[in-house]
Amino acid sequence: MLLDELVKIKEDLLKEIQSASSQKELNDVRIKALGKSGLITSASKGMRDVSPEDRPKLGALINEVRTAIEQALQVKGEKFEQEALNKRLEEEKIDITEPSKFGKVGALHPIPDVIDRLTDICVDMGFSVVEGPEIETDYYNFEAMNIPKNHPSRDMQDTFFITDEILLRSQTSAVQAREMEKRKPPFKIVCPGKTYRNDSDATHSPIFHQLEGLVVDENISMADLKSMLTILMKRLYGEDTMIRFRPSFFPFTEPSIEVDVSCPNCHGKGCNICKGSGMLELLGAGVVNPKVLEMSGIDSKKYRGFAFGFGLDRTAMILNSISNIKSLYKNDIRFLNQMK
Ligand code: FA5
Repeated sequence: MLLDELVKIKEDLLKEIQSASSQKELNDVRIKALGKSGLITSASKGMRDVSPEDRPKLGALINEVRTAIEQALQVKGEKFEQEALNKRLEEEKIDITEPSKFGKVGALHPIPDVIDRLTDICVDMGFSVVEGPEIETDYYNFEAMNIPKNHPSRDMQDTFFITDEILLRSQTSAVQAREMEKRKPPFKIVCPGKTYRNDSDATHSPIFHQLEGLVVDENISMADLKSMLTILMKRLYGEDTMIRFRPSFFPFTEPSIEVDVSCPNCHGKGCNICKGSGMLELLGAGVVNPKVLEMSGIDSKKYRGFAFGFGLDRTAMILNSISNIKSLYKNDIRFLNQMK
């Protein structure tokens, strides 16, 4: 092959590369030049027919042509790739000002949220979580809790009776006797759940939630109850929460206390949530009355117990600054959205 011919092939191929308007056309040129029977490949094979003295010159030229064509193909190929990428970026451009197409994200209702928070803290402190029936017998709800029939303290819990002996439990304390009958001390249990009373105003609902805690062991005292409740309250409402213990009365605990916490909204100064007092009543508690232990078959000379009962609706209201308990039961999506 004449050297001039090879130079012409090179110029023609470069022109074709230059004028290729797509990857496909560029590929065709690549095959035409460098394919198995392409022009440059054939020129290399033709070296055999050239005289030995012309071979080095022709070989050098073939190499030069091959390099020039390969470079031109690469440059043009990269140009096509860049153009394709630009086109894709343009087409897939994201308008970040467009409204989101994602579905709405939900959140836990304040009541299950508070149940989770409290039980998590109690489990950390070594409590087991138990459940009890919402439809309960008079025995477990009242009598085993040292509240005999016709006892005046029954009036404090305006109860929904189904028959003379069956009722909707008015307190989660009903699980205390059930668990004491089943378990051998020492044990620590908490029971969150629904409770029912014929009560209705801004802070009372006919259906509400309590969380009962019960610890039975040797050598435990009121001091253990107070320190446990202090830790619990601080973990729930924050380290700077003030706690107040007031003497109270429950037939199943002796001594009995009620526990108030500083209002998380005003931190004790007084606001509309705490009705100006700076403190909010949260739960009842006390050292389990030995009579209650004995009725459930626990030796009250050896063992003592303490118990506490949180009102969970009140707890959720305080945590979320909710002023009317009814809001927790209306399922109004506008209210629930604010709780996220
Ligand atoms: C009791 O129910 C006792 N069983 C608590 C207890 C347990 C004391 C263990 C000692 C040892 P009380 O009736 O005060 O106590 O109710 C406890 C909490 O339940 C109240 O502080 C209040 O937050 C909540 N509560 C009571 N009635 C209602 C109601 N109708 N609606 C919403 N919350 C209520």
